[in-house]
Amino acid sequence: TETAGIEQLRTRVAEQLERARARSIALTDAVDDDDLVRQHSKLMSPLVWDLAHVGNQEELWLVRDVGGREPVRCDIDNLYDAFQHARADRPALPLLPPAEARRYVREVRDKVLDVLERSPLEGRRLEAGGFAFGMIVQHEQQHDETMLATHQLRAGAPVLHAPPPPPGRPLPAAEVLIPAASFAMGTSIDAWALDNERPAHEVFVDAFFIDTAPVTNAAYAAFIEAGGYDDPRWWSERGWAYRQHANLSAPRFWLRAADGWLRRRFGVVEPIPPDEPVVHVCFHEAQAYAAWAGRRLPTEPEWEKAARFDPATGRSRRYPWGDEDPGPEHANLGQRHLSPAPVGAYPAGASPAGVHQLVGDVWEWLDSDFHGYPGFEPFPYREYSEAFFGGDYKMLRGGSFGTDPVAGRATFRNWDHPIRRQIFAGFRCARDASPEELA
Ligand code: AVJ
Ligand code: FE
Repeated sequence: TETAGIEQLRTRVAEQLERARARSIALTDAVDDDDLVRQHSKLMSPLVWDLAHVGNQEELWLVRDVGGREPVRCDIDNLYDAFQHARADRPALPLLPPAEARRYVREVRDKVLDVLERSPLEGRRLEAGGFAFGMIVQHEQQHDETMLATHQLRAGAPVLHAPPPPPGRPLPAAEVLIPAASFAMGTSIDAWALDNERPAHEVFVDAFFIDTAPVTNAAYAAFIEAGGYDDPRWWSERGWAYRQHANLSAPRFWLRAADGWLRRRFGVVEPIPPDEPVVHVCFHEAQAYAAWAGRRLPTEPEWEKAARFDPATGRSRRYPWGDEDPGPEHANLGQRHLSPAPVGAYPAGASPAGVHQLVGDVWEWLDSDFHGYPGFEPFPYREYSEAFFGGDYKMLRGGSFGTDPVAGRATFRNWDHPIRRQIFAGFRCARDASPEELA
């Protein structure tokens, strides 16, 4: 019955809220109070800012808007408004100290669970299908991934632990052809899809080849050894200028050793696994590698078609493997492991065309800018997406090992500045199909 459906949704929302919170608490309880208020990198907020910001967004949307309740604290909205203060400036703000921040998020959450009990989860667009709750869950999980990146930047002994990823396996092909056809990009029916994923619209994508796996550490090391960082031929003009300015010579967190490369990963210095997707490269490095390899980065429609289009039915799937939610056999998501998994580790997660690891492991840089789809409507606020359209951003797709499954659907869109390297981003290559190859 309909009521049973709503009750099921209510239970699911409560579980997702709880999962997100358990992760935020684990990421902030892992370090002491000094560490929580400190800035580990100019690129990041202090962890205690992320924690209270998550609570403040939850208060704004769920306590005040959906619940119509009195503010829990109206004096701190400005402190936790990301548009008011750049990350670099946040440590100097009169932030809630750790104990107060923890109390604040708990108080907000208690009210939210009460609001959830009373919300019809239908009718009003903000509440329909639990959208506002889903948006807040995804918001917290995205900040948790940001906090994970802060942990990676943090100096000192390891404080996070997880089992290693499953082993890799050889793939039958290095690349596959995605034949020319239009497909449905984006979604109009996914209840928790954010404004920038909407609406579904037909896009024609010409035939192209895409790699069956992301570029590995071994392949990337070959680019370095071949002098790729010293040859402007492979770099865009902007990319080369940035490479010179920032003195780039390897992915972030790689360390040159006497007999090869090491990396620092969440406080552990270790040999670099050759078959894992490369991570912590910026868009310019990804583009230079692709040029050196005689290839290019995929565009955003190409990536989404490779990830969703089912040629047997002509339908776009929710995930590469189908519509079933991600399990541990499908993809390396949810901070289950603290690194990407080697190529071939998720055969059950492959797309119909045989493209592997599109979801999970590493965000994939794409050669596309951030714009709204035709018919885009900002919802519920301009600052989630629209404020970034046309800015200096490149698209990222597919999520990383640090992305929660709740943001793992193949329509989910991420973006960042093309110079960013602290995020868990890698890439895969593509190329045009020649007329002879299509004959
Ligand atoms: C979509 C990951 C670029 O972290 O800036 C968090 C998500 N929006 N709070 C970001 C977001 C508001 C956003 N990204
Ligand atoms: Fe935020």
